[in-house]
Amino acid sequence: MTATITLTPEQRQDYASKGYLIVPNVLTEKELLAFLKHESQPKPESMKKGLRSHTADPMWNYLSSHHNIAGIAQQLLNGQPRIVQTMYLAKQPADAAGEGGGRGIALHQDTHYLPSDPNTLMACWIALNDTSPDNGGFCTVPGSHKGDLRKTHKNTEEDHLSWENEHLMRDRHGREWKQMMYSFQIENLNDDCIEHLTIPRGSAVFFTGMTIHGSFANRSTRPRLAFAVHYLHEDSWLLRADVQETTLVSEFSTVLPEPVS
Ligand SMILES: O=C(O)CCC(=O)C(=O)O
Repeated sequence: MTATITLTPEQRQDYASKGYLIVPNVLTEKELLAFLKHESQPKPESMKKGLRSHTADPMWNYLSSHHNIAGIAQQLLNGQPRIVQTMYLAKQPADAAGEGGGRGIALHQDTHYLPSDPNTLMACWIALNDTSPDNGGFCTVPGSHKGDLRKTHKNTEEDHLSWENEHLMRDRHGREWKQMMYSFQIENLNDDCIEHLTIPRGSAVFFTGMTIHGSFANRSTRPRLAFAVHYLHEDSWLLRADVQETTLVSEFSTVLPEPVS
């Protein structure tokens, strides 16, 4: 299977040195409109599978195995991608005073949430409307993927969502244990290192599972709409049991499904 967009050696080098890569126009206007129409309609319960909705919702499956999105993941992973999880990240607008907008996700490394063996975790974050710092757009810390997993504590910032969950973990040999996960906030992160990106509608950021990223609250009167897919290399083992049944992308999707009506 061949991806439509072929990365240049410079783009691969950029990804390797910064830990992320912005790729313009991975989705067409027709695809964006179809996805947003789909999300605006009530859906049958059978399509709602939380982080694994790509296994039940044809539109989510289409995006996560898309020839540009999974196609670029295949090039960056140097192997077949497995879909781990999918998320529609819709942040509500703020009022005219800039209050009440959807909160952000504390800056973190995805490997804290989704450890794998060997660690090949990566993600694609696609802007479904124009995103920028004012509407709670995507942020990264260039080069942050080169160190170890950073020390964290549970988020303490008002701007960011807070949660805590216990997860069942299982290794390749069937050994099981429970692990607490919470809204990880990197300790002692210098604000000056954070790059606040402007990603136009239809463009995407690909980043490694070690790259520090996240977002802040939406202070604009526009929503901030994004779709994220997390992938692993086909030979990696995901430790978190709730998303352990990953979906191997053996063919890229090319036929846009009809939105639910
Ligand atoms: O959209 C955001 O605010 C952050 C998304 C994120 O953390 C992710 O896709 O891993």
